[in-house]
Amino acid sequence: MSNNFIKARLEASCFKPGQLLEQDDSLPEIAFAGRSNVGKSSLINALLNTKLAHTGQTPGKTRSINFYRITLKTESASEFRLVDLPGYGYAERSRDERNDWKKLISAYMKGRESLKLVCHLVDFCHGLLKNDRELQEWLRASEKNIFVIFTKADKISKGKWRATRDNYIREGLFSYDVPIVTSAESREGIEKLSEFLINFLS
Ligand SMILES: Nc1nc2c(ncn2[C@@H]2O[C@H](COP(=O)(O)OP(=O)(O)OP(=O)(O)O)[C@@H](O)[C@H]2O)c(=O)[nH]1
Ligand SMILES: [Mg+2]
Repeated sequence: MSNNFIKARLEASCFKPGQLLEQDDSLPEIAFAGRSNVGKSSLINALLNTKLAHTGQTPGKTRSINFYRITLKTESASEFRLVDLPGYGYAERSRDERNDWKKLISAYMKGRESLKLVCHLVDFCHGLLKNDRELQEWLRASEKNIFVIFTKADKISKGKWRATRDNYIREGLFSYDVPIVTSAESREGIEKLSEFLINFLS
């Protein structure tokens, strides 16, 4: 577990809008969104130092919205929910499945005051692709705070991190703060990310 989190448990896996957890004023939510296979579930595992989230090499691993209840070390915001969203842009899915995905995500986001931040995970090797830009537009239209987190940074040599990140920023992206560069594999950036999330919550 990151030094800042003391407890984590899977609260619910929701496959249908009717199964979604009610929002709770005392439980701020931070969601992880991004393309299929970008590393959402792996990053959650790295942050929580668990294997609670299922990960996989084939895109489309997470089909449900998974709610994790996290207890913080700090006094100010004692608990929050980390929400793992199913990935988008998995081309091999049938149209029906893609529509189900949209319905589920829309049902979750709609009127979700407790959703304080959507972390948009972007593969550090690719930057923002077309469907990432579509997601950004969609989130902006729904007036959600967006924060970009780059994933899989271990695939790029560290000497190139800053230039790569700055290049992606120059190409244009929406992010609440300067994007953080992470690797679930090498654990680089994980502590920094957990500190960012704690600061955001307080
Ligand atoms: N090299 C490297 N591989 C990673 C990293 N994070 C995830 N992966 C790999 O990327 C693949 C997808 O990871 P997941 O965490 O399942 O991705 P996801 O975004 O949750 O995917 P969906 O649930 O399909 O939306 C797996 O094979 C992981 O091992 C990383 O930091 N570095
Ligand atoms: Mg996943």
